[in-house]
Amino acid sequence: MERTDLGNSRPGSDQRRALHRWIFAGRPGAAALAALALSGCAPEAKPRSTPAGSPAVAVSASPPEINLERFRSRSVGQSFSGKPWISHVTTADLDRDGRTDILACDDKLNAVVWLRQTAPGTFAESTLRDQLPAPVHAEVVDFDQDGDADVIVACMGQVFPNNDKIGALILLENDGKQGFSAHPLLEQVARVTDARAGDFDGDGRLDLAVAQFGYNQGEVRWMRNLGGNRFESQVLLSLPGAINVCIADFNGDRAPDIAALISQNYEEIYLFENSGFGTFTQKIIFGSTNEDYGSSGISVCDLNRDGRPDILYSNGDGFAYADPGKRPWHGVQWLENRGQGFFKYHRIGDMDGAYSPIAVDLENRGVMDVICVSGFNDWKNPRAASLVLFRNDGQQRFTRTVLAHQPIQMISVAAGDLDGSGRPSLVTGSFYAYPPFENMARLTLWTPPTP
Ligand SMILES: [Ca+2]
Ligand SMILES: [Ca+2]
Ligand SMILES: [Ca+2]
Ligand SMILES: [Ca+2]
Repeated sequence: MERTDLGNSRPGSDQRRALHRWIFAGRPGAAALAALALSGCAPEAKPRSTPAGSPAVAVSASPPEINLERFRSRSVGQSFSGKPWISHVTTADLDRDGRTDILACDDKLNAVVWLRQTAPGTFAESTLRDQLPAPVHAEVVDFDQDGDADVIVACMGQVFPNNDKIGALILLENDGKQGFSAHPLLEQVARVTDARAGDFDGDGRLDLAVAQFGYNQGEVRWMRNLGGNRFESQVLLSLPGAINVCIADFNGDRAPDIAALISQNYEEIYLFENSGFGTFTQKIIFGSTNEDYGSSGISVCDLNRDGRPDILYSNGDGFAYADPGKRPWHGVQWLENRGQGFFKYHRIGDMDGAYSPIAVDLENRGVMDVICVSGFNDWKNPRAASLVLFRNDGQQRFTRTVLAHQPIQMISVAAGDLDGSGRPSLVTGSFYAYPPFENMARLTLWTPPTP
């Protein structure tokens, strides 16, 4: 696409701001040009960005509902000193003992850690693998299909801006007893932010979709699995700023497709529709006209439970200015899958610094609610929200409730049965790159109160 050439021709379009903009999974938005939605997705009009240094536009809003009793929170995992850098948390029963565990990417330790649930609500932390170069996403999947859970780790090499080929993709192969050997699948490439597994060519072997932020140069690729940890890479898109790839059969033809979020020179979501043989047709299904929209993450869920996978999407990146923080257009939205590759945009709600949108049926009522954490907010204000619930009335109308004001600066959240109650709990990870360095935590467990 010509867009590709344009994107690559304006590297680091604002170096000063770029210095303040960094880069991990769930990363920044910045100098996007007007990139309007195609293929039936109709985003709301967004304000143009506020020039750096200008006061933020005030928006009127009714006082938020607050419920600090919805979850009980406590730290889990090892104690920390200094400023924690947790870039990603996920839940999975890694050892398949029937209890859901927690995995986290710790960029101070350069490790993926495993918090094994040893008894209901009790966790023991161990290092799954260290000496990983800035891990920012851990995907649990039985990649070699031998009956145990492997982990695919996306590594940026360095979470702060860098255009060097320092990214890596590492497969941690489970020996069946939770001993993991590391196999580099990619090395010395533009910084890797996300990787997911799917069989794109239908040969029975799991392939990979990979997001690479890079900095001035990045890409989205897929890697055909040839067996024996050998792969053949094919570039799907050459643009910097890819922060997430998600896999689902979006167009309903039974072949897994790929959605990718781009957040550097553009703020766009791409759909790569799979022929079923590993050839892809791309189109843009969302684009913001606001060059500082602040795209921070996507996830897949069937939000309206019509059988078609939808896309949850947050914009809340706050690193684009010398004054990192909230912006009035930050929030959460979803792209409703209307079938055959068409999507319809819906705003869910405003939320300063929104990151890591997930859908979870919090009340076991067969309705998907939405949870988000805030990475960037007015943290000097003790009432700034750090964890927010958008409760779904069952018709995809959402009511916002603030669940917590601290810890602050959380950028990743995952849900699962983390207390043996059968009800969803949450786990969050915090990443402190900017002051204030107070109300800090590393990993926080949020469990529903005992009935
Ligand atoms: Ca387990
Ligand atoms: Ca395959
Ligand atoms: Ca498909
Ligand atoms: Ca749906």
